[in-house]
Amino acid sequence: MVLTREWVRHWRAAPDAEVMRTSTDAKIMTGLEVEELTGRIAGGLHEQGVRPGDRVLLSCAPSVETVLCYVAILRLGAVVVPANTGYTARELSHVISDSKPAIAIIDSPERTRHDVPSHTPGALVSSATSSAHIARVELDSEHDGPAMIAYTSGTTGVPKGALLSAGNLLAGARALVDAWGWTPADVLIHALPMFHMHGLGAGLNGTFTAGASLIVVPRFDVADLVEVLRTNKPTMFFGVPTMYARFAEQGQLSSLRELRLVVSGSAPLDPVLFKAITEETGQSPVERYGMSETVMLTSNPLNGIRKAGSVGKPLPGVQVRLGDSDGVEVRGPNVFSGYWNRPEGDVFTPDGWFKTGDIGRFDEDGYLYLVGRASDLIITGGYNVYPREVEDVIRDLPDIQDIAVVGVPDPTWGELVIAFYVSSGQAPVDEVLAAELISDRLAPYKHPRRWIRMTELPRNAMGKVRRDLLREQG
Ligand code: MCA
Repeated sequence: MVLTREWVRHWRAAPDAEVMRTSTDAKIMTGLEVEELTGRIAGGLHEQGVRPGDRVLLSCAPSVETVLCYVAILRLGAVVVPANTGYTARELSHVISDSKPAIAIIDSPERTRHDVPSHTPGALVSSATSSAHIARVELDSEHDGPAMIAYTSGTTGVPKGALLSAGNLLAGARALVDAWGWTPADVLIHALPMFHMHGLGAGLNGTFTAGASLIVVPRFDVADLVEVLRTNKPTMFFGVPTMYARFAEQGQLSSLRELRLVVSGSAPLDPVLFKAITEETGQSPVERYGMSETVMLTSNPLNGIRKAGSVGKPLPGVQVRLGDSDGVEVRGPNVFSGYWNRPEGDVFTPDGWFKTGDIGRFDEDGYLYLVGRASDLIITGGYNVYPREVEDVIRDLPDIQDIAVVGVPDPTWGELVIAFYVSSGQAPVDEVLAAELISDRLAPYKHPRRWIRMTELPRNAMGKVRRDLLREQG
């Protein structure tokens, strides 16, 4: 597909250049090796019956093998369906029955209850490495077809899949390459999950589109990263605000000093943390704005003023305007065409702009500020949590009569998930037991961190819960 054509062009132009390494340096791969191995893995997938347009579930911890499988799926023209590795079997089941993957690449195959052939990335890579023949399949076709279905929870509480084409992903990556002056000499420390747009659409796609390289970090840990920063020569780091908060808590922000670019996204960056990063690293972090449906949309500038609290200006090729009630609306080659298996609904305006659901304002210099959300979305640790989905599960617990889940500000997590409940029981909710009861239905990051009992939930005249009042009490 158009996306991987571009990547392979870079790998062929510099076959000996490093494309990725593990943070422990255990594995280093050149352009030639990545091209050869991903071609073989794609051949292996084809032998298993995967065809262009088929979906392939990918739910794996970050590793070189995960990256190779991701690239192989795309080179074959199949559609990557990333899924959070923290999902319970129930949450995964929804993604599988909705997207109907031909095959699943998953760290723990026992997590799929479905009749989908499942393989670990390690097994796929080693059988591709040892296979004597290379399957003759068409790779990197010029076709601009569907490339990714990114599941994102909706206000209905049921995750829906944003369908992005190879062209959408390529436009999203090129915009970042342009805006951030990303060159083949850049080395990204990649410590993000490889199942969200931040780690995939910005981290991997950006690196390969720039012909650059990355260091694959299996799990975010400040001490490990400090070591990686010391022993390697990375130039860029992308993090969610919680990661910067962790660096700050451990007095390690200054270890990011040698980087040429420090980017924050997926959740609002507290201006106090912005200031600490600026002071400790000698450069202001670049705050930017993106969504699963759009890859990236706006960014603070590489050269020019980076304003705390602002997500910057539209990226090259992206148009941003404020619609009804200052709702942020966007248009561009990076913007998805709709949700998988679902009619468009009302997410597009009649003239074709995507309504992001965020509320914004522009300042006099054209910088965008996100000042609120049309929905009750909570962002915790950079993960999106939709209250409705959590409430639906908690409502089924014994004695729960009424429930509202809200996000309250927290210096480390951005927001914490808090449950306000009304119960018919004598004793308050046993938090340990409740966490256990919901643990087979909700991934851990969606779990309430505090439970607050109320005699009744505050409601407006229409009967709608006053979440604003609850947030103040949290
Ligand atoms: C975990 N803990 C929490 C939370 N999560 N406490 C409160 N709120 C939470 N959300 C607790 C655990 O119970 C545990 O407690 C302790 O914190 C450590 O948990 P652990 O799971 O080990 O945390 P971690 O692995 O260190 O995770 C922190 C993290 C992670 C690295 C910041 O959340 C992360 O990778 N976030 C990135 C998400 C992301 O990629 N978002 C992008 C999506 P105890 O120690 O007591 O057991 S959005 C996107 O893609 C758009 C397009 C965009 O614009 O980017």
